[in-house]
Amino acid sequence: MSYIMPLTCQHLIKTYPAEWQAATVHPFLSQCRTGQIHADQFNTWLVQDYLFVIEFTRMAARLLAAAPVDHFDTLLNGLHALQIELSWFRDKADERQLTLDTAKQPTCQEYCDYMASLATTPYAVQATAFWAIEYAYNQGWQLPGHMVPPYDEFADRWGNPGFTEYVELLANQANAALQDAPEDVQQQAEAAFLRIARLETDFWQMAYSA
Ligand code: HMH
Repeated sequence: MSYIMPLTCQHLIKTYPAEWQAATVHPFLSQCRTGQIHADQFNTWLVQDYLFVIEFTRMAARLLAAAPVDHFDTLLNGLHALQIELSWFRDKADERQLTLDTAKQPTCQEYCDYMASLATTPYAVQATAFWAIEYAYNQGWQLPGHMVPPYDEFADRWGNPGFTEYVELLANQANAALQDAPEDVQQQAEAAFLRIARLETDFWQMAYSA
């Protein structure tokens, strides 16, 4: 089945500007730009995000398993980038003498449980969710503008042009899947986008409140 106006990632961003703004613009990020963020806040984010990325990597593996072959290249590149990212997180935690053997905070746990729950949803829903999660960080770390050290390294990880290009490829793949998806699946993808926007907002607030 195909539809005259299938849902697209661009349409979601245009339809829900307030939700997306809350997901990507937060005092946590503007205070990384100025250097005013406190060590406790930043370190809480760092440890909790490492725990998040472990579960996000599992989501990426499930996405690959559900994907058409012509989507493999982008997703395999993404998985490789996640391997490097997890090891980078361990290095950053070592530098700051943080233990990663820490319990997930409730918001991080909720987000991880939500990603796990997407396992049984159609590929179009998983692909839209995966794009939204990556795009949230691509925008969030990029929008404030140049950050002072040591936060510039973090901004560059998700704001660099190569990552931006990767997120565009993820949007193209999600759009292709949505184009062939029945309306109830498109509705599930829209709901996933909104849930992720909310969880992203909560994740910044979790770290900021530390
Ligand atoms: C909370 N959202 C969160 N953490 C991340 N590392 C990303 C998105 C992007 O991978």
